[in-house]
Amino acid sequence: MVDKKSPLPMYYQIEEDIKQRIEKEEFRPSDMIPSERELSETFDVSRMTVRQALNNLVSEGILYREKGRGTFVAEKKIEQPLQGMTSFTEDMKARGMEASSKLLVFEKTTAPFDISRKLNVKEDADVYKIQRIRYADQKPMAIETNYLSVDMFPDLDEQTVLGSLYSYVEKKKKQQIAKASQMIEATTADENQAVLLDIPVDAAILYIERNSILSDGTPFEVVKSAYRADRYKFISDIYRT
Ligand code: 16G
Repeated sequence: MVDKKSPLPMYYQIEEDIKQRIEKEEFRPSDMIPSERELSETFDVSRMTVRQALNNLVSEGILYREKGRGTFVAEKKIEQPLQGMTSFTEDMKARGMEASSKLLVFEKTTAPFDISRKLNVKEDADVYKIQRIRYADQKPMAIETNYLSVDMFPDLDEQTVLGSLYSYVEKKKKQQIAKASQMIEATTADENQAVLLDIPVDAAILYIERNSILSDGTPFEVVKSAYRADRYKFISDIYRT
């Protein structure tokens, strides 16, 4: 119910009410929420007020609209801290979700120029190109394309990369992963990415490039990935020094 005497704007109270109902799982992901007309009757406010509340929830990514169908509850976004260098498998485990992968490409190829420079290998050196769709609880989250030096990891195989690459590097190869430089950029899904990630063509994507380094300073992977922007948000604490 909205409190018309409250100093809080009515649209804000409606937003909070809908958020709470999602939190309590009265409304679950992909449920259709009541229409503007129904909500305006329930809350006893104008449709304009309801529309303002819904618009705000849509721009926050909490709800989404489908033309001619209605307004639906979105899947909750994964909050990924920007500090800390974790693997996909670890990230999902920490959230109580199950990580899995589908292997699209596993090949040895001559390093593309930019990759050879970033991996610090000769221009004609062999690298693995590994492309995986990464799933959380069976739902596609990202397409990751990793490049690693064949010389450095001669025994790497398909079975291993269906599991965790970082666990292979650390546990099997006994190498210490130290740091990475990372870049995040906004793009949109092309037809291929849309199919693989189960999102509409032109949906928002977070394109991430990571260059990862071992503790002895050797670069060991270059990763180019496309993350679903409707399922991921990146968070960090920042300090004014
Ligand atoms: C993360 C990393 C990726 C790394 C992968 C290893 C990004 C944004 N994230 O997804 O670089 O290769 O973890 O995960 O690039 P794994 O150990 O589960 O294979």
